[in-house]
Amino acid sequence: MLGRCSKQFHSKFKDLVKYVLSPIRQYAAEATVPISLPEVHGFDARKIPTEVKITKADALELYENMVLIRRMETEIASLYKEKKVFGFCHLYAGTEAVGTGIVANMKPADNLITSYRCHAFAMLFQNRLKKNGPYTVMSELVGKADGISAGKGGSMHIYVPPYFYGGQGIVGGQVPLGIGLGFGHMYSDDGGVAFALYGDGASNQGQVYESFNIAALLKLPVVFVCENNLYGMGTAAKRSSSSVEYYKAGRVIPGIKSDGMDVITTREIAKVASEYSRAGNGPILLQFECYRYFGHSMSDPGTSYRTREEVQEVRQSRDPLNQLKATLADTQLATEDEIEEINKNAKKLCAEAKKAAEAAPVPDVKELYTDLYVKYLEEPRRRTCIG
Ligand SMILES: Cc1ncc(C[n+]2csc(CCOP(=O)(O)OP(=O)(O)O)c2C)c(N)n1
Ligand SMILES: [Mg+2]
Repeated sequence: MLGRCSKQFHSKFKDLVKYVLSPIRQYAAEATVPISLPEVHGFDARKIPTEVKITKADALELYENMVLIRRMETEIASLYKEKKVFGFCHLYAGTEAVGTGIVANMKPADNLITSYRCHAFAMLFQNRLKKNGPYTVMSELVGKADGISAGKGGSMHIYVPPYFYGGQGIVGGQVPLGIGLGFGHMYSDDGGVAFALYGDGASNQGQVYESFNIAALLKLPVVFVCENNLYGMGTAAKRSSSSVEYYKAGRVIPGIKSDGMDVITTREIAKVASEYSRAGNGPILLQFECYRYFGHSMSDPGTSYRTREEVQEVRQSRDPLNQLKATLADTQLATEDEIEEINKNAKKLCAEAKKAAEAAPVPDVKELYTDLYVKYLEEPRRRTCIG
């Protein structure tokens, strides 16, 4: 009895301390945070800071973006299970820190291209343009007129001009396109940098190496990013790659390998890399060590080539949202209430976006004849076997 009373008193006392301290905690406007130690290849490690200053506003924005991605992907998984998403669907949950950290750094002239695991990027860029990211992404996935590609692209073919060149379904195919974006920056001298992302499963392709060569030869402003989530479609990176040190694969191109689960680290590494490339030094190659929680696509349970325990272990010890939450608390940049408010708003926003996307109108049939290269198909006309 006495024990229970003392426990109750202890918890009340803790609440009181929390209440008294909460206004003070809200006043930390900036903090210095250590970043995870990277490994380098042909790059001066002294150019990478060991700690960074981050403002409360920036840290909360990073957190909000990651929560939005996680919530949106959860809603998309439901839409898929309800059989409302047409075609493939590859989710980004678990890898939020990579996309969020890179996009946070991008300047107005920069652009980015990635594989089919692209919803998060499209959403962040749509939000940057104030175009309701979660709603327009989900509308696209369920084939609605308000979708980013007017309901015609689906999960893998979404683009957000001028920043985002997709959404590419051919493994590795985005890498040569990415150096084309870099060539565009050099040609027009607009000061921009192109980010070309690919996975561990794409990293041994010939076209990726050919892209390295041309980018290095022409000193293109390109940041290559290998998202090493440890698996391809169902094969562990170690079973498909003679070396998993992907950051060294560009030989003459400098590389940095770093933790991809800590968003403050990814943001800083992407900043160092883009500044290096923007300054006229040519390409650079980043390798972010990360993890995806869902299977390769929604039709893969993701448990035949890795164990449930492994996924659980990563969720518990390295989850990017939990890591940032802990940093926010340790540095007193945010109170628990502020974090909870962000979680609540993101959950509500994405749930409402899902409902609205389901209820939205389908595209007009005329959409079948837009965005085509071939002129005569613009007239609504049914083709026959003789033309
Ligand atoms: C040229 C080509 N070959 C094969 C496929 C089928 N495929 C789709 S994803 C994938 C694995 C890619 O793995 P990775 O690059 O590690 O990306 P992740 O899915 O892990 O993000 C494969 C083989 C494809 N889409 N294109
Ligand atoms: Mg992979």
